[in-house]
Amino acid sequence: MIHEKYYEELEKQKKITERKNEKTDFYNGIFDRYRYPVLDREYAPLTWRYDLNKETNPFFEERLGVNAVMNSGAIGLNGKFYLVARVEGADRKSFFAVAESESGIDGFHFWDYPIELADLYPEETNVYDMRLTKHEDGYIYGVFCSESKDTSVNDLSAAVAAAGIVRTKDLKSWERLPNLKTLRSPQQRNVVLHPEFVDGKYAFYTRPMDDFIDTGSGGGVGFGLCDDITHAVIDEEKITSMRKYHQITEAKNGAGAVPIKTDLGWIHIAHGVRNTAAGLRYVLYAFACDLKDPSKVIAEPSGMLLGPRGEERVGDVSNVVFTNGAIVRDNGEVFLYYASSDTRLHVATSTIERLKDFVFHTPSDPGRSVLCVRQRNEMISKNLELLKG
Ligand code: M1P
Repeated sequence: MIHEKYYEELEKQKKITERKNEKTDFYNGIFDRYRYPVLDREYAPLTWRYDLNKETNPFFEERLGVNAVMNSGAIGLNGKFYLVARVEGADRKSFFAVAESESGIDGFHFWDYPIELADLYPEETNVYDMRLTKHEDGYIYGVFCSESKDTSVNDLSAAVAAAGIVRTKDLKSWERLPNLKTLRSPQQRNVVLHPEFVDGKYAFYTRPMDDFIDTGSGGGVGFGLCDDITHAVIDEEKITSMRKYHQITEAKNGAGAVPIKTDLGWIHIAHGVRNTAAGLRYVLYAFACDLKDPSKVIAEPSGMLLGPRGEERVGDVSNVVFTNGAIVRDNGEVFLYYASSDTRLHVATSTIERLKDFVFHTPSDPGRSVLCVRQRNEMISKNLELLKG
C-alpha cells in the first residue's frame, strides 16, 4: 500500500520542478542568467529516496537521501536538451542520471533510473563530472572522473583520479571502455574528448596532475592524442591553456564544456581556480583554439567569464562555479550549464556570435596592475571623448 505522504510530497515537489524559469535582470552583454536552478536535490524523484510502501516505511522516512545535483554533461538530441547530471547521494558517492527538457531552461525531469555503469574497476569508489561528446565517429562518448583510494600512502583521504570512458548512441545503453591511461601524468581529472579526429586520432583535453587536489607540476589544460579509444593511451600531453601567476587560473584550471566549433576557432569554457584566505575560488573562463591545431590557443580574453554571485556562492563547497556541459542550437543559441558551490545546477544563455565577440575582442590580461590600469584608462578616455560628442 502506497503511503499517503507520498502524494503530499509529490505535490510539493511539482511546485518546484514545474515552475517556469525566468531571466534575471543581470546584464553584461555576454550571457543571461536565470532566477532558478535547472536541477537540484529537489528534482530527484521521490522513488529514488523513499520506500513508498506504508508497511515497510510506516513513517515515510527518507531511506536513500540525495545531497546535491550538480556538474552535468549536456547534449542536444532531436531538438531536446539532455543532461547527464552528477547526483550525489547522502552517502557522498556520486552517480549519473539523465534528465531531459524541451526548453533547456526549465522543466528538466529525470528518467526513471540512474545509469548503472559496468563495474570494470573494483577499486573505483566514486564517479563524477561526465562530459558528453558527440564524436564524428558516430558515438556519443561520456568521459568522467573515476576515483579510487590511493593505497600507496598511509592517508585515509588520499585518492587517485583517472578518466573513465563510456559510449552510447541513445543515452540508454552505455558501453564502458577501459579508463584512459596517460603515461606521463599519474592523475587525471576534467578530461574532455574533442569532437573531431585530429591527424586521424582521438584527441583529449587532459589535466595532468601529480596529486589528487594539487596539480603540482601540471602546467594547465593538456592536450594529447590516442590511436584507439577502446584502449586509450596518451603518451605526450602538450599544455594548451596555461596556469599563470596572479591570474584566475593560478592554483589550477581544467577543461569544461566540450569545445564549441565556430568559424574563428574552437571556443572553450573552462574553470580557473585561485587560492584565497577563505579557500579555493572557482570561476569560469573562456579561450579559443585553432581550428586546424586544437592544441594551440589563439585567443585568451582577460579574467573570468562567469563567477559565483549571490546565493550561488554558498553551498557544500562554497565560492565555486563549475561547468562540464553546454548545448549549441542550430540557430546559434548557446545553453551553458554550470553548477554553483557543488550543490545545484544553473543555466546561462548566450549565442555563438556573442561568445565569439567576447573571446576575440576582449583584451587579454596584461599581467600587472600598472598595465591593467593603463588598459582600462585607454578605454575610459575613448569613452569620455565619445560622451563629449
Ligand atoms: O569542488 C569544486 C570542484 O573540484 C574539482 O575540480 P578540480 O579538479 O579542478 O579541482 C572537481 O572535483 C569538481 O567536481 C568540483 O566541482
